[in-house]
Amino acid sequence: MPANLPAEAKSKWRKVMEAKTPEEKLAALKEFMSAIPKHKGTEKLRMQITRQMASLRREIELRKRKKAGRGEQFFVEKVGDIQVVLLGFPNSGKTTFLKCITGANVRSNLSPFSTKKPQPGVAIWKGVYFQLIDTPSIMEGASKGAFEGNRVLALAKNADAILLVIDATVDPLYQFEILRKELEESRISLTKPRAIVKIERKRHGGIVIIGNLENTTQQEVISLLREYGIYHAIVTIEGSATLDAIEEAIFGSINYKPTAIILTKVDQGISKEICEKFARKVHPIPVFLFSEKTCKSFSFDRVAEYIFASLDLIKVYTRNPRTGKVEEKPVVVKRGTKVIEIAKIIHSQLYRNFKYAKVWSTRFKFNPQKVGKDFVPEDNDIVEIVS
Ligand SMILES: Nc1nc2c(ncn2[C@@H]2O[C@H](COP(=O)(O)OP(=O)(O)OP(=O)(O)O)[C@@H](O)[C@H]2O)c(=O)[nH]1
Ligand SMILES: [Mg+2]
Repeated sequence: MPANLPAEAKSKWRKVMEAKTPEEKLAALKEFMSAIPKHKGTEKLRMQITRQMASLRREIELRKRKKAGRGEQFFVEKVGDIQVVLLGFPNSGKTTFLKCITGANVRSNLSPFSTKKPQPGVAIWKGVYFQLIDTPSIMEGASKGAFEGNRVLALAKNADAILLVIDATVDPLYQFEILRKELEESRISLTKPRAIVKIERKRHGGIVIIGNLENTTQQEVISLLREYGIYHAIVTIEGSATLDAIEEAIFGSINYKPTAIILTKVDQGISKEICEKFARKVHPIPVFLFSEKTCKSFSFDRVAEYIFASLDLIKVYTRNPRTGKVEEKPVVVKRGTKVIEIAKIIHSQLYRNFKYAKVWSTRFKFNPQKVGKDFVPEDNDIVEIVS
């Protein structure tokens, strides 16, 4: 349902965008909130602004604490190709899963909330490095800061993908619904939305729209953005966006994170029927069954394959022109990446002195093929850069 904001609210939103400090922004958001009419169409927006204000208050508070020397490091820098965050209720088995899959030196415990800080571990699939991050538990209210859940959700926002670790023995569907709700409230979508809209504000150049619009026109989008005081911006649309989707994105874009579920403790008398029923309810999110007892036989490969495919990545193996050796560890890039960009990732010299590339691929009749800089490799291709 569209928000249909009055002109007064739109002009107050401009003040929000012009705010320089968190304190100014918080004050401007309060003003904006007071100008939003209360009806069904603005419910989502009001909730979102409330959250934004809560997060600003926390930011201000955290900065004060840091100044006083009490700040704590929560952020985990990405190491490897794909960062996956484990999220779940207390005692759901996150730490046990991390330990089993990555061999990380972490302790699982019967008492809830035993994990206090994020802990990373590494799992390797076909040479692709997955950095899994165990996190403190979250519960209802996390997005509003309950049990510091907002900090855990911030980790999810920063990660490439999510694994929801759900205990099969205590109402798994309830856990799933709460986790989904808290993530949604943090602007994280577990399934691919019809459109991903990003509005990047610029200083000049007018409004440029890249991508497809649905039931609206470029002119309507430009008028809407102007009403919110946005005169210069690049609007990028993945999929096709309605005017509502554009308006939503003005208040912050939605982050899609490929997600799978690890259903734990299935060794505790959980029938196959219960698991299947749960999987049907959470469809299309895939469910992988886990039991600590048979942990060594758990196939992380299937999880890895799903995440990798959902992120639309490919593995490209590089061949050394001098030795003819193909590297075991592939270069991981977005599908559609050109061979010249891969050269840049390997070495800046290869990029600068690029002459051509030789590519081996199962889809070619004859191997290798000589290609130019704009050639786009596919998954599992072998590439040799000639410079
Ligand atoms: N039977 C059984 N027990 C499990 C399984 N997975 C975890 N557990 C047990 O459940 C308890 C909690 O496991 P943790 O891995 O510490 O759970 P957590 O989600 O990290 O919990 P907190 O960090 O404390 O919130 C431990 O006693 C584990 O041994 C499982 O698949 N089967
Ligand atoms: Mg834990």
